[in-house]
Amino acid sequence: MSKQQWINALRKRKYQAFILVFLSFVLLLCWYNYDGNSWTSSLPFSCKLNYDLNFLQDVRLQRKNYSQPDTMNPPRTDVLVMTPWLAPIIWDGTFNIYILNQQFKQRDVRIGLTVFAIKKYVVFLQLFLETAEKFFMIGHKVNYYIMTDRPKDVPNVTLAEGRRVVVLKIQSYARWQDVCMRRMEMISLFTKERFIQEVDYLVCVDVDMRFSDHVGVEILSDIFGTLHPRFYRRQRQHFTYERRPASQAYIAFGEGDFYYAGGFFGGTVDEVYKLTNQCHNAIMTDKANSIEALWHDESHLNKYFLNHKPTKILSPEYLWDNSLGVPEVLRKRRFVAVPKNYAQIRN
Ligand code: UD2
Repeated sequence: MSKQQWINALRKRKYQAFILVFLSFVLLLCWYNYDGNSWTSSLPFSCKLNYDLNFLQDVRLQRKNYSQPDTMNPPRTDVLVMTPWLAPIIWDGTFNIYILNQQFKQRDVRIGLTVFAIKKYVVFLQLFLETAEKFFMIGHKVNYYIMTDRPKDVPNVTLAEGRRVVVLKIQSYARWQDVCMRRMEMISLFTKERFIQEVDYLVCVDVDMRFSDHVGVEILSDIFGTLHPRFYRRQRQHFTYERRPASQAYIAFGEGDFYYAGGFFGGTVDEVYKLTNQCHNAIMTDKANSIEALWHDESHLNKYFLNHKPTKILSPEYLWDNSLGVPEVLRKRRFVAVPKNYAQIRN
């Protein structure tokens, strides 16, 4: 190669190198974009991270004007307010709703309240909905998911802004026990089908109830259960867990943290899906083995919570029955059973 040829080849290489550097620079510019005060990636595979970081940047910390906590004295000494796995137990006096409302408002959460009204139980809907409009998640977005075999009997109740009723027609079962247990199946099916796209949290409750005091975002957590009003002060040997080893709901004597009520649980949509799907599968396995747990879905819920500890527990303020009187520790009765004639209503 002559000297001139060599110089030409070198120039060509330089030119190619320049093109390469230029293209890399353009590629880098496409990959990153300047967003406010930081460089962030905008490639599809990193969208999630990008979204999260942008979300964090958007948080505006407002000055919160509320009475500061008493850091010298615990708010309650008469009741257990924390489990050994550090899940809070929610009693009146243990939370500041002003702070919590601000936090949940900032996240713009929507809450789904699922309730079943099969056969004669539709009569409970009017009072249930009217009182929910007074006390349940006031100021937040709510979807009432009413699952019923009698859509025409769902009452028309005036709702505040941001709240709506969704009526879901489902089949009925002859035995009341099956109606109760199939709730697990229905909640898990509808979660996959629609709840996952529509709400952030699910709260699953009995319908023969009325709200009689505040029930708000203090209850929300990954997965929560409620202390059963009949057992919250009893020793574990008195808990009415399923004791037959043949059932999937079996809990041995000496085991078990609390006795949870079947009539009030919830959590994030994902966690409620896991819970209801697992309980439904356990119920179906029992059915195949010709065994039915003592307290139906409630027994399976208790088994689930033994192995998957709830991240928050609601005190019996959140599920009370006035026939049990009003003990001193119970400063509020937020969600109370409506007296019913079992034989008449279930027939
Ligand atoms: C307890 C539990 C309940 C469930 C049941 C299982 C509490 C407060 N309640 O309630 O959650 O675990 O035991 O034995 O812990 N339903 C209908 N139509 C029917 C029958 C039932 O819609 O014909 C629905 C309705 O939403 C009702 C729920 O099922 O609120 C539970 O039935 P229940 O209230 O008759 O059962 P109960 O009081 O024994």
